[in-house]
Amino acid sequence: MKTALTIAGSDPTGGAGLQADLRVFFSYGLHGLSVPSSLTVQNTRAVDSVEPVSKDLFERQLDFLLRDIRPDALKTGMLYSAYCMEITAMMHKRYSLKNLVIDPVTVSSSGKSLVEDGALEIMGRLLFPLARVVTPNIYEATVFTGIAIESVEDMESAAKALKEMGPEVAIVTGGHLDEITIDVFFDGKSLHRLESPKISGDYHGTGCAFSASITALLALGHTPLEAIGKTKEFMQKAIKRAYHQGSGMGILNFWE
Ligand code: PXL
Repeated sequence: MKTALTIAGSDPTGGAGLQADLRVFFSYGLHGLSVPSSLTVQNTRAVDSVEPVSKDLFERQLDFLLRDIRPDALKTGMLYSAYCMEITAMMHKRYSLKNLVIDPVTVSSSGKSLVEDGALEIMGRLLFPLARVVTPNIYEATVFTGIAIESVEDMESAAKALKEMGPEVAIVTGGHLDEITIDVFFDGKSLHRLESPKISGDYHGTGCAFSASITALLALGHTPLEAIGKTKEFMQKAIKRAYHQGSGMGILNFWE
């Protein structure tokens, strides 16, 4: 069976974080592996607090797992600590991993910071050059490139600047133009604008699910461009079928 690994934060609601990633992997028929970088205290209304996993425990979880199983693809979500970024980069090299997708998580939908001060510079410097795909949203793309994004052309400039930071492919997600949502894909040669209808609503974990779907499709042997096309269809369905389990944000539904 093909396997995909998520290195991310735990979200007890299952709407985001490693629990959402595992739901996505399973829906593609993959075996899901998971190493938590941090545990959050949260419900569907808000993230209350974040507790990082210790450096030693994080490193031992990853090393012991990878000694035994090499995933076909892996993603990082909320890494939180600078040491989780350094250790992930070290393990990527030690075990010659492939198909790394980086979702450079910075804040929760409810506004809580999900990264330690100063750690984003380390993510950009150590992890971006190892990545097959990076998937920032507009806000995150601005944080990494310093480009204020107000148009699709700005998204394209940001995708080019992100590509310069070393990944094989940069995807900037979540641009809006009237009733259309636009994602921009850049692989160093061709730029693509991928459009889909905007569906209004307040959902949790869309960035996690988007990057997990790209990861799953890379594990299954698709190219990054094929993966983004299929992922947009996957996300449309998941949003249309989303349900409300608590009193806050909706939870995406990946089942047929
Ligand atoms: O959606 C970003 C995100 C990622 N990972 C975890 C989260 C969240 C948002 O709340 O809790 C664990």
